[in-house]
Amino acid sequence: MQMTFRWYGEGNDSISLNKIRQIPGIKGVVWALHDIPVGEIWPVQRIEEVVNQAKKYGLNTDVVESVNIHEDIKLGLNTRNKYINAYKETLKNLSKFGVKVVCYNFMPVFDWLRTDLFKEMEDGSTALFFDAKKVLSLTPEQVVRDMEENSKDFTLPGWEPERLKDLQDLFDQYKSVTEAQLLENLTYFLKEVCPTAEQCGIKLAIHPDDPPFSIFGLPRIVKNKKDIQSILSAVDSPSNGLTFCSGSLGGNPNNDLIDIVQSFINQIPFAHIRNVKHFEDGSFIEASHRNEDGSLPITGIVNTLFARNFKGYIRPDHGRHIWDEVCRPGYGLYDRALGAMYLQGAWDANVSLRNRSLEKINFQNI
Ligand code: DNO
Ligand code: MN
Repeated sequence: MQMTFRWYGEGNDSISLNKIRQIPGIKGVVWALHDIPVGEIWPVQRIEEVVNQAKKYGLNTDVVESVNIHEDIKLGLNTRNKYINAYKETLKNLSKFGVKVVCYNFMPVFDWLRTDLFKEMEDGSTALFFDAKKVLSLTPEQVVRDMEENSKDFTLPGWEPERLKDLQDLFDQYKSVTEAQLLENLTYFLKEVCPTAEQCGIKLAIHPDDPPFSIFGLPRIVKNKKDIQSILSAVDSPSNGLTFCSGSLGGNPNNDLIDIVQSFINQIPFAHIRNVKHFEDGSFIEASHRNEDGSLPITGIVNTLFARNFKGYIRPDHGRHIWDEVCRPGYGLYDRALGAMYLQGAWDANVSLRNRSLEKINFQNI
């Protein structure tokens, strides 16, 4: 396992690389060129710049999150080949700098969605909240406006304001796209791109839908075990992988997270681990990483990864906003650093248990 930490780049993140390197155990940053418009090729010089910045602090840049997918690819339009070719070029450029994993998602229109970005908690912290009732009373425009207005001037990952300007238009385009059609469009993309990714030594890792159910009638195809099975078996390639995200899949209490890790362990190059707390009406709040603070079996997930000899990358996912930190929603320093430590503590407990049993064998053999 290699512990990593998401970083939004120089001038675009409230957290410096110097601070990140002081978190024990962090080996690399999970990064992206957030200002390059979706569908454009990432220039070599820009990639090199980030790689060199991270290198100065002893951090690797093996994982990119995300190279976003142009809407025309998701919609299966005739124009998609142009964007698929650009995607391949970006992969080739990334491989020149040793990038190993590229996370992406296939969610129509918008990436992750919440009704509250800074929901106040009893202890004075704030956290990302999805209110299942509230979302029903809002239009997509209202949700988008709310999220953009309340993000405290930080850009939100996957939310390109330019693209979201014509929301109604985007929704109209998806009216005729069924889930089966969307899966076909994903399969088309993967068939095209996986051979290039293989040549580049890059694993593509699809991120689950967040939350893992349809919103505003849009099709969603990465919601549960069955969906993941369909995607991973649609194209047979070592580069066709999954980003296991406990918090996204865990938005649906029916998803058995440990079973999902067990079932797809060989196709998971990257894991996001965080906790959420469920409410009876389907709402959920993002909690601290600790088991007891939420509804998800965080240490059970870590134990399973350990037992299956997981060699991939992990990052603490979103955190709460604590200790008065002013930060991008979900991406403060403090709670994610606590998360990284909790996950490593759980991992190390497994290491010492294993060592203890090895010691016992040695002892008995003497
Ligand atoms: C939000 C993130 C997502 C994620 C993308 C991956 O904080 O979990 O934006 O990075 O969906 O493509
Ligand atoms: Mn995630």
